[in-house]
Amino acid sequence: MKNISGAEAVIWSLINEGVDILFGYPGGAIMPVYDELYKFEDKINHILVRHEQGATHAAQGYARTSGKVGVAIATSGPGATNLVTGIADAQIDSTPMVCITGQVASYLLGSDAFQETDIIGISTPVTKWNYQITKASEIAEIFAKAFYIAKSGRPGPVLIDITKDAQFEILEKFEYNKCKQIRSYVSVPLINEKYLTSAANLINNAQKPFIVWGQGVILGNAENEFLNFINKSGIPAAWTILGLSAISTDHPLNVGMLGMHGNYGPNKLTNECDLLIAIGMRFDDRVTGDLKTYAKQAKVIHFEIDPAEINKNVKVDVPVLGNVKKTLKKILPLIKKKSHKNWVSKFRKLNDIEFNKVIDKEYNKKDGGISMAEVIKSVNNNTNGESILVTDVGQHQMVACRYTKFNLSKSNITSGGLGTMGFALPAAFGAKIGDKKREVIAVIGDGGFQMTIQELGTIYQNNTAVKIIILNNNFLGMVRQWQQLFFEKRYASTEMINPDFVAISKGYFIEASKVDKRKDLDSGIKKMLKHDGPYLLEVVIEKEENVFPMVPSGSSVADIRLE
Ligand SMILES: Cc1ncc(C[n+]2csc(CCOP(=O)(O)OP(=O)(O)O)c2C)c(N)n1
Repeated sequence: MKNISGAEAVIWSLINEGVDILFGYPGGAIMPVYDELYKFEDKINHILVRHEQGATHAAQGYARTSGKVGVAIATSGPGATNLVTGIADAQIDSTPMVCITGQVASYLLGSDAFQETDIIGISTPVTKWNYQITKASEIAEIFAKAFYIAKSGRPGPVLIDITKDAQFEILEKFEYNKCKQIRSYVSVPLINEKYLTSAANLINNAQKPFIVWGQGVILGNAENEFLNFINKSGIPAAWTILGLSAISTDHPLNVGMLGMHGNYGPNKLTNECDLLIAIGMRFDDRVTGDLKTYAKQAKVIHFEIDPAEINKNVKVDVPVLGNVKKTLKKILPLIKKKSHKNWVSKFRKLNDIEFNKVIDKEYNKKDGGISMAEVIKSVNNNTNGESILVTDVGQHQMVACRYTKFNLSKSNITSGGLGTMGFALPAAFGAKIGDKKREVIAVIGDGGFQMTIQELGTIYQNNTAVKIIILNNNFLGMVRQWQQLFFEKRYASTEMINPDFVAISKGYFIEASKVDKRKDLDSGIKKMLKHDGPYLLEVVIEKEENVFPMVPSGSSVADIRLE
């Protein structure tokens, strides 16, 4: 290709990477690229969000359901800084994303020019890699590297900042070669057979082995290998919030959720197992509770792609580094077929206690205000476990993840590591574009919904058929719960006087209704699901419901409380 502008080179780089959708917002420093997007609209669809944060979360939702790299684009200065929350979210949740930002012309750099901000400096701690392009000749190589880095090994966000003069500059020659490796970056560590053998020996000799799995199983497309591994080994397995949906909720060896609001059995028995097998997870503090008392009695095997995770939080006896799809496949012939019947039933017995004390009361509630669990029950009853759940952050997130039934992988999209309120609405929109065939249901608190409420405009403009459930308790519920339990009920700035959500939705021309009585809940959910196109359902829930079980912050997982 000859005599094309840097801006056109950006478009051809994206086309070469198979990108056909961008989420973004224009402005002065990125206008040459937008001008090319106008000309190339038959090849790349640009979705205009209402705030750049929405572009990043939409790109994240898209990446998680499609398995591709999500791409967000913005202008310099405030456009770029508005991306930062989503970038940090993608970094901690290992989401493959490329962000493109415009920048002032190279000769203005450092002069405090209009809308100049050092986005490279700002984004360095929250990106897997970033780079500022000041010459059009760099574009092909840098884009190729950016996509390779974003999706290879442990995925993550990359930011490319392009000065305006580089976008205008005419390139005599443009040639695009996809990146296959980078000398200074080992994306996937080599598998060490010795550790595989040691891991298999520990697994074959353990009396009370326990698997804790995370998103690595999903990111590595290793769901089948994982299933084969647990089916053959007969080992009970529990999930982190990002690992959820990798295997079916009803699998007999799926013993539930780990961590602060996880299930009773897996939390308690973490401190009783003799072998802890961590697979594609990073021992987040919300999962481990107090590290000094976490699984001290157990040997630990860690299947992991990122060497930096080994021994980071929990001391590991056998690190099995590598792509989990390959390591699980390789270990399968080395392990014996077993069933750990008595051990598995211990999990079930403890989870039964939780059922009687917590679940039954919430899920099958009969009087008082509507519980969050009842809403999820109605969703479960009307969707066959095949829809995609997108949650925001707070009580509703914990409840939705605890109770939703899943039969398919890549079905749970949430902000796990950063806990970003405002994530769900744009992420749901992106998730639906990433997998158009499946129903996408966003469950959002009244607080978080108002953080990115303006993305209703994006949903309307694109007629994206997401179903939005607002669980309205007129509180910043999760913070209120902590105030109740740990700050003697001093509800400092957590009560919310909310707008009329139905009117707002209708103002954006999105059909909406409100349910505040139990008898109308199921028909409300049915109506929402039946509706062709986007729909918002506000459900007024019990005002001061608490999420249990709970491992109090800083406590041992074994001190999980049911009330
Ligand atoms: C951007 C951001 N600000 C603040 C918080 C702290 N925070 C965590 S949960 C929560 C309350 C969320 O309230 P709501 O969205 O109504 O959901 P609920 O807990 O009631 O289900 C807050 C304020 C956060 N996670 N993210």
